[in-house]
Amino acid sequence: MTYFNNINRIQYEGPKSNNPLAFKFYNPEEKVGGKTMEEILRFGVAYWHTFTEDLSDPFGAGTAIRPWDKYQGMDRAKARVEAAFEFFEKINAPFFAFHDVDIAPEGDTLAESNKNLDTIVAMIKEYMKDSKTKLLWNTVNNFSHPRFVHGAGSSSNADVFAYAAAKVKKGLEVGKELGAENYVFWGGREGYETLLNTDMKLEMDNLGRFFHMANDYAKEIGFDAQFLIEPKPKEPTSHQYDFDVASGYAFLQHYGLEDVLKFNIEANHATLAGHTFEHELHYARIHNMLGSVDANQGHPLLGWDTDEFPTDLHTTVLAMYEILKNGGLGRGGLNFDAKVRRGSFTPEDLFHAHIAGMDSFAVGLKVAQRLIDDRVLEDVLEDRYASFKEGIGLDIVEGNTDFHKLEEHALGLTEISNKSGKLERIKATINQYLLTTFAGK
Ligand code: XLS
Ligand code: NI
Ligand code: NI
Repeated sequence: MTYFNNINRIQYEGPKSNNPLAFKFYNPEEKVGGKTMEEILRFGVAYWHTFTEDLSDPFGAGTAIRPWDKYQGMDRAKARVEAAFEFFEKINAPFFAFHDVDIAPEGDTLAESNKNLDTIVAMIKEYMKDSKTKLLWNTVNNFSHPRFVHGAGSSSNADVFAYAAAKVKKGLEVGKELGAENYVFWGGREGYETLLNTDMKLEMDNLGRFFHMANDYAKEIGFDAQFLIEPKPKEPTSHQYDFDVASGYAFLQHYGLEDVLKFNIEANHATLAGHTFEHELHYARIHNMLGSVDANQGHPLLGWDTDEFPTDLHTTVLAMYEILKNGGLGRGGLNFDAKVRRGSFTPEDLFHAHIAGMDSFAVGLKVAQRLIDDRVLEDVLEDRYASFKEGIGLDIVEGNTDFHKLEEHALGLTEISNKSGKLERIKATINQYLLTTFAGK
């Protein structure tokens, strides 16, 4: 059975195309800096937003028209797999990602849930044989069911901790079975609502133990995926323990996990934390902790995780700049953890949305590569920090000085002259690169 009958495989037609069902900028074969766009960008489709999501919000029912929703239970889960692989092929996605409950309904018991999963995982495995689409990552949903009301690995209830562990154990087995490149931990309810009833120390210690046991089990079964933690500051908890990359990194170091996990950075989570997307990517990159990306964007006027498809080109340029400076994403990718708006309810909108996201990151990639080739930002930094290349600056950087010598240097200064930070000029240059990269194409 097919579900997107009026839609053919999406092709690259270039910036002048008027065809809404064509890529204008994403040309998978085109080389940028020696690698193809497909190799660098490693796009992933998020199963939950594209095949499971009904587009309901806290004030209104679902609006999504999804032809597979005429089925129920396991029949619907099977129909979703068919629809998903048709979509992957037509949008030309190299990767996808899912939570356990996105692909198979939960049963009345854990054993039943696992049985449902086994059936669907076997079906996905069959489809993957004839598909070029691979599993970027899988994860388990340890936040939606009422049993996770107080958290999962940080729950106040030891039985829930055990249940969460059992679900991750199964998730690791599923990841191995499907050859996942990564395994993601997003701590949906791993935080607290109020300190008035929370033993923060015990909860954080338990989370540390949870990750160690997950790593031990992955090793035991020979599952060699990259483990990723996905920071988010809040929502649904008022405070999440992996607030942002900086606090997540401190957590990983404190519990001796910095060699076990890297970061999956989501744009909308960065902005919820009061950071820019590029800040989070940069922080992870300079600590060699950048693993993968949830490519979406938030709404500047709404204070929650709106998970919009990324279309802001200034942001995709700066994000791709960080990713290129990182030497790429390794085993990670750009997973569209993004959903169409509630008013964009047709199956065709799923294509428009992915085309918009893929084109936006393709633009970001090409502009960022030009910025790097021309050393635009590198020259800015070299000039701005030139004082650390010689004299007292070099002594500071090389550890050849102390407070006595620094005082002596300061006492000898007759004037201190600072240079302009040239911010407006830099921003104008980035705009110029954005506008000229595709001029005349
Ligand atoms: C929610 C998260 C979630 C993770 C996977 O805000 O972004 O979708 O990516 O559990
Ligand atoms: Ni995410
Ligand atoms: Ni999110």
